[in-house]
Parts: sequence; structure tokens; C-alpha cells
Amino acid sequence: MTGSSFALTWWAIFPNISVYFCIYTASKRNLGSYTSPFLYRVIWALKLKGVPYAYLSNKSDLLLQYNSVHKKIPVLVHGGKPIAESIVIVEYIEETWPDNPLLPKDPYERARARFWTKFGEDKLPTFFEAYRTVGEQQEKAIKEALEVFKNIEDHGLGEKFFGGDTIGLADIEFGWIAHWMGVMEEVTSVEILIEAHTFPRLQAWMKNFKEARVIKENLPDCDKMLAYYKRGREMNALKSQ
Ligand SMILES: N[C@@H](CCC(=O)N[C@@H](CS)C(=O)NCC(=O)O)C(=O)O
Repeated sequence: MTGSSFALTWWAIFPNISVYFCIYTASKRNLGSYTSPFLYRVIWALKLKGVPYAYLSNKSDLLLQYNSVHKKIPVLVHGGKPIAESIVIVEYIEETWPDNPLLPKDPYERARARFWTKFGEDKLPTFFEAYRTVGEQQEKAIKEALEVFKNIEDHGLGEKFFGGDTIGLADIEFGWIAHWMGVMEEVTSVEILIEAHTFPRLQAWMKNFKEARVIKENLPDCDKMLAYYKRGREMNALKSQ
């Protein structure tokens, strides 16, 4: 089935909606995708724009075709055409539905937002390392993670959010810090502390972000996340025995 005939099938079910998500991969493993911070970036962008969408929770192999390079979620299917990579998807959403902009008009401010978004993407592996490794490797990763926070604190954040008063691309990029980091720390017993006295602006940003209505109403449940990540760690530990 081609992308467009696949979308036609879904149009029959949701006639007014042309935006879909893939939340499973063709491996037919439920990846606990409902907790994925990458997926939530896309949800936040669509909700901030007021674009209606539907989930494809279909485990069909067809979904694999939509992200055959990385085989990862999220994938956004719009008008039968698939787009992968959460930040690429958010930029696509911004260009397709320009109301309630996620990027400033001014070219310099746009470049600035993109700089911090890229910075966040580039630094993600540092955080994965901090949570996954032990000993010296972990200490190094935690030190680097704290440097990331210092840069955000000193150079990234604006009045309320990265670009001023409203949530934009860079806030969406770093959104995981506000909600996922605490859960990761509880599961792994690793602490990359964002203490109020060390990073007061970052603390305030986390609060502002989580309290924004669209974000508050679209966050995965912490207990479900804890259960999911704990199970994942236990399974990984069993595998490595
Ligand atoms: N850079 C990707 C990362 C997406 C990603 O890592 N997705 C995970 C779920 S959180 C996934 O689908 N993993 C499947 C796998 O690794 O098999 C993005 O921003 O969309």
C-alpha cells in the first residue's frame, strides 16, 4: 500500500483529520512510546497550534516504511506523506500552520532559537551517558550535563521562555528536562541537580513550562513513566547477566 492509500484508509475513520502519528514500530514491540519525550514535542507543537490529529496505534509493518532509516517514533503523516525526526516535524508543523508561531519573525531571533535547539539536540547523548554509565564515565557525563545547564542559565533563557514570553522551538526541544529528568533521576538514582540556588533561571523556566496550559494538559503520567522506565532497566539488567 502506498503512503497515500494508507492515509486514505485513515481518512475513512477520521474524515476531518489529515495528521497522524505512528506510536509503534514495525518491530511490534510496544516501546512505551506514550512516554517518549520526542513524541511529546510533536504533541505540544500540534496542540499549541490547535491542529487536530489522530494516533496511529496500529502495529502494522507499514509504519516501518514511514521511518525506514531510523525505525523510530515519532513519525508524522500529513496528507499521506511521512515526516520523521521530532525537531524536523516541529519545524514542518511551524511552516505548515503558521498561526501561534513557534519561531520569531526576526531572522536573528530565529537563528538564536535554532542555535539553542541544535545545542539541545547535540547535548542529548551527554544526558543518556549520565544515566546509563557508571564510575568515571558517569562523573564526566554529569559534569558535562551541569555545563549544559550553566550555558542555558547564563546565555539561553529569555524573560520567561527561551525566546521571551511564549513557548517556542527551543522550549519544546528542552521540554524533557522539565518533566522527564526527575523520573530518570528516580529510576537511575543519578542526580544531576538543578538546584534553585545554582540555576534559578532554569528552575523558573521548568516551572513556567510545566505550568503552561497546553503543556500541563499534555504530559505523560509520572507513575506510568516510573513503572515503564523501571521495567526497562530491569529487563536490560537481566539481558546483560
Ligand atoms: N532523534 C529522534 C529520536 C526518536 C527516538 O529515539 N525514538 C525512540 C522512542 S523514545 C524509538 O522509537 N526507539 C525505537 C528503537 O530504538 O527501536 C527524534 O527526535 O525523533
